[in-house]
Amino acid sequence: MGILVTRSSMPSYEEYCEAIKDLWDSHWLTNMGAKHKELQRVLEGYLDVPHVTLYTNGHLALENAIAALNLPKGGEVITTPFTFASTTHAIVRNGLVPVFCDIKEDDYTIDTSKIEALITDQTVAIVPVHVYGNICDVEEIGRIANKYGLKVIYDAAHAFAVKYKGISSACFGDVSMFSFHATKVFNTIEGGCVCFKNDSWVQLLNDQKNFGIHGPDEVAYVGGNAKMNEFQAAMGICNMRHLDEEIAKRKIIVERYRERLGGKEGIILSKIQKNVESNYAYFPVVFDGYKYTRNEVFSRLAEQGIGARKYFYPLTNSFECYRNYPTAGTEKTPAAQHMALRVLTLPLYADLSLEDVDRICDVILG
Ligand code: T4K
Repeated sequence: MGILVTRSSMPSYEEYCEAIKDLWDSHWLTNMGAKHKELQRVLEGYLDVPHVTLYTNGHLALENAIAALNLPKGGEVITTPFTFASTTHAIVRNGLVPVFCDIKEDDYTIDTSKIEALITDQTVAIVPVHVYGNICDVEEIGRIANKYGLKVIYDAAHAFAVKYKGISSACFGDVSMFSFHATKVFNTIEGGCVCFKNDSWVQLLNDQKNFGIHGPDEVAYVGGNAKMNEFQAAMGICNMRHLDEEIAKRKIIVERYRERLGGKEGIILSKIQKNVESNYAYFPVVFDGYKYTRNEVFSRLAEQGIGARKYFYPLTNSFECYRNYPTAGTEKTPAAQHMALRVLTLPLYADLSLEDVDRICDVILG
């Protein structure tokens, strides 16, 4: 088998079996069972945040987080198109209108110098993305949000375990969402969570992910079903034990990539952000004026059985489903479009060997 863009981290078979063994005694498989509660406690400690609510996947975590803020329907939400489909869909599925802001070319996060020009009297929130695990300019976003009375919901799907100035990425804005999908630095097979400080949201978010059921005799909200089950939670409990080691291994791989590809004309690597402890989630490379185009590098790698990915091309503001939105159109976000046409995300996972990294770099440089 070739090399894919990533490969799920897994505990040993024995470790996972041990973790799920007691489910055959309890027969308690879902609906906020013991493992769900345990993982939640572990994550609140690890992420250093007062409240964590677990979900069956990251997308539903984000959708529910936005829903919990009860923003007026038709309100405008400033976000970026350089992201996975989920971010924009979560806004739109809440009856809100995405307004696309451009990104910075050095770390691909929202360009905060362009946010204020997009604010209208319809603007209700900002949904920035810590894309590839790069932290947005959280200070400036906080300042703008305070000035205009906007809510901030971070799509932190890529930023689990990242810290900025020693502060956990879970602590910025009103709410942050992490994805625990199989392809992420930390996974629960599928899964995700929402992190927040506001005590009054605990009950709301828990009810909302369980059909709005508030108690045995009361359904308080029009909720859905987005609960994480016990097998997912058990995977998370096991994977958390190995997380620091996994990140350390990723760091070595990223350093090798940087050593091999850094300083080459036409190859641009993501800026190393100051004051950020990275999780080494992705390794994006921009080919701009290089001897091969991004698509040529992609094909050369594919010919050798190496599966790089064009995350995040196409931009979400070019999706067919948003074609009729007046806010759509890649011409409104030229930096994001420039990047989307030139970026390639190289294979990265804890057990990728340095020999394979060298082989990938040889194909790119050859
Ligand atoms: N916001 C952002 C910014 C996101 O990036 C995402 C998800 C979300 C929100 C939503 O979170 P979730 O609801 O997904 O929790 C993948 C992931 O499915 C998705 O989670 C992720 N972002 C997105 C960036 O990438 P695909 O369609 O590229 O995945 P796929 O199936 O092609 O897998 C990529 C590679 O991963 C494979 O080549 C091999 C490896 N892999 C895959 C699976 C499914 C494994 O090793 N094990 C596996 O089980 O979307």
